[in-house]
Amino acid sequence: MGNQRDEDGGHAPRRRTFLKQAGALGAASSLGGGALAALIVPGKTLELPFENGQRELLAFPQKRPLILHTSRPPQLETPFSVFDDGILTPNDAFFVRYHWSGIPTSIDPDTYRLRIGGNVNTPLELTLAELKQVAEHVDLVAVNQCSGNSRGFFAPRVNGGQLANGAMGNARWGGVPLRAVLEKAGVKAGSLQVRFKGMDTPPVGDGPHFVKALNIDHALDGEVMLAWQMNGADLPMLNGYPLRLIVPGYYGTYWLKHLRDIEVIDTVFDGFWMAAAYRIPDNGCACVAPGGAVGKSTPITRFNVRSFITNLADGARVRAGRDLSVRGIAFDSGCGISEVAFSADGGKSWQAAQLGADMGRYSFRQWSAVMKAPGKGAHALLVRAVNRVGQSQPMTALWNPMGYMRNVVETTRIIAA
Ligand SMILES: Nc1nc2c(c(=O)[nH]1)N[C@H]1C(S)=C(S)[C@@H](COP(=O)(O)O)O[C@H]1N2
Ligand SMILES: [Mo]
Repeated sequence: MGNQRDEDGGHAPRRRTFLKQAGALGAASSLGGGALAALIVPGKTLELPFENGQRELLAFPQKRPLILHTSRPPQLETPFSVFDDGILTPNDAFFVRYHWSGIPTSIDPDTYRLRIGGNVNTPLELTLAELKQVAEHVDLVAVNQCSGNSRGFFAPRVNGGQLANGAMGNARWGGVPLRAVLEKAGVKAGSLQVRFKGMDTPPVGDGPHFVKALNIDHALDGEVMLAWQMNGADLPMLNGYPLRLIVPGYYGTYWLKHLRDIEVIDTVFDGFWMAAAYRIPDNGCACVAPGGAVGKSTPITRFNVRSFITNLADGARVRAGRDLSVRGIAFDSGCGISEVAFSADGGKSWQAAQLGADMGRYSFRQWSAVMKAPGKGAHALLVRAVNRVGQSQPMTALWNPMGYMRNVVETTRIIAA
C-alpha cells in the first residue's frame, strides 16, 4: 500500500521560500525575540556518504546549523558528529521532521488547551498549568528516531528524504503519563484506540491532517508520555512546542508534535497516516527482495537494534602502530542493550566492547573498545549490538521500498598511516 505522500525527498530546497518561512518563525515565535531569526551559514555544505549527498547546513530558529533536507516544511538532520559529544542530543541539534508546510509558528502558552474527548466519561480541556497538575512529573530518557533514518543508504535507492544516520536523537523528556490524563477523563468500555492530532495543517486543505493512533492498551501502559520538556527546557518550537507525545521504543511517526486533540475511539482508525503511510511488509523482517513490492502490510511499530561508531567517520585517517580508542552508541526498542561487539578486521574476529552508564532502557547506550596498534593500510571497523532478548543486527542490509528500519551492521573504513 505504498503511497508517495509520506515521502518528501523530491523537493529541492529553495532559498527564497526558506527565508520567508524562517522569517515567519523568527518573528512570531513566543519563545524568544530577534535572536531567533534564521541565518544561512554562508558557503557551508556537508557531504553525506552516498551519491548526491551534498547538503547545505542551515540554522533555523532555536537550532544550530543542521543538514537541510527540505525547507517547507523544515526537515533537518543532525550532523553525525553530534552523537560523539554526549549521550543526550542537545535541543538545538535535534533533528526535525514534518509532513505538511502549515506548521505553527506562534503558540501562546496561556491560551493553549489540550482537548481530551471521544469515548470518555468526562471530556476535558486542560491548560498547560492544569495538565502539569494531573500527575506527578516524570522524566524519561528515550531515543526518537524517524522510520526513514538512513534511507539514503538503501541500495537499490528508494524514494523519500535521502537521510543519512542523523534522523535520530536521544533526550530526557519531562511530562506526565498519558494514562493519567486518560484516567482523569475516564475511558469508556469498548474503546479500541486513541487518536492524536496536532496543530500543523496541510497547505491547501485537501491533504489528510497528520493524525496517528495507538491501541488503547498501549496508550494506557503508563510509559507513553505527554511531554512539555526536553533536556530540562521547553520543547523547541520545531520539536513540538508546547506539548508532544513520547512513545518510547516506537518510531518517531507516533511522537505527535504540537499535540492538541486526544480522542478515544471504539474503532480502529483508518486515516491516511495509519492505513496508507508508515506501513511495513507484514513479515518478520519488514523486508522484501531488493526492488520488490510490499505485498501485505502492517503499521510500523518498534525500533530494531542499531549501533554506531561515533568518534571515527568513514575515511578517517589514524596513526598506525598506536592503540586506537573507538567509541559509539547502541540502542533498541526498550528491551535494553546487553552486549556490543566490535571488529577491527571486517568482521572476521570480534571483541566485546565496554558498555557505558545505563541511562535507562530507551536511551542510547554508550560503548567503547580499543583497537590494538593498527598496521599501516585500510581497516574496516564493524560494530554489532545485541539486546536482552537476543535480537541483533543483520550483516547484510534488509530492503523495503519505503526505506524504513535500516539496521545493518555498520562498517566504518579507516586508513592507518
Ligand atoms: N504534528 C506533527 N507531529 C509529528 C510529525 C508531523 O509531521 N506533525 N512527524 C512525525 C515524525 S514522522 C517524526 S520522525 C517525528 C520527528 O520528531 P522531531 O521533529 O521532534 O525530531 O515527529 C513526528 N510527529
Ligand atoms: Mo518520521
